Amino acid sequence: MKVALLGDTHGNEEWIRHALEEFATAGLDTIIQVGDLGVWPGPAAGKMWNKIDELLARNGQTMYVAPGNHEDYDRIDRLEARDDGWLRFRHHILLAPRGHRTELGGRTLVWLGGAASVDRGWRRYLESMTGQKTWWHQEEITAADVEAAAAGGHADIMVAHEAPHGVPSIERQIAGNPGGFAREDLMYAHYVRRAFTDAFEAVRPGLLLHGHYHLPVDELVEFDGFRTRVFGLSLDGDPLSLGVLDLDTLEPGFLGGEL
Ligand SMILES: [Mn+2]
Repeated sequence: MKVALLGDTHGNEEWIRHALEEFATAGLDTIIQVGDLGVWPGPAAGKMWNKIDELLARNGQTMYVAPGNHEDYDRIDRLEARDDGWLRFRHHILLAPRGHRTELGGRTLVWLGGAASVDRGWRRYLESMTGQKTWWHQEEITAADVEAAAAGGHADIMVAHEAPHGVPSIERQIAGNPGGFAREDLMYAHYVRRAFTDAFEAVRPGLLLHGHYHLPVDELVEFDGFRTRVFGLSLDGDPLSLGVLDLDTLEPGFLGGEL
């Protein structure tokens, strides 16, 4: 069984439509999305997601999401859970609560969304000046989230927005501090990534799917006592944000080109 992989979409309607059509052409009806989906406040975003839901229905597709940091968590917190635990954002767009466990194509999966916004200070300032909320504290991965994700132990696949400490290409990007972010926000991000890493080390997945860094990654990384294929997807607008995963072989790849 093959499933589609989709990186951060940030509510980019044109790109999401493009991605869904690419997946349909490739015969993929199950889509794993790694957060920063674009769950945003306001009626315009709501209408946009209704239209995307219609397209998913037409294509016979369902999108499963590990929410990111740029999401309206007040809205997510109000969603009702289905009997199987999925939070129904739309009929064909399901969001995973932190630590959610599922099975797909004979594989076990654990879902852990959330990540730190490294520009948190700027977003809070913006809100204080304009009243427009663009940062939600629920983005943080809490001790309770770590416990929930760790509780079931090992899973074949971990679907997340974050990635753990110790992935060489991501460490290089962070060390460069390309955004010139505030030291306290960098420390906050470091701490949240540490929490994610604790959960990751408890799950010891063979494959990690993530977004957040907007950096395509495909690395086999040696951690303390286990190895994980770390597969990161780029963001909307970049063909390297579209991927495919063969669940029989656990082999991920980019749909839109080579790394
Ligand atoms: Mn993002």
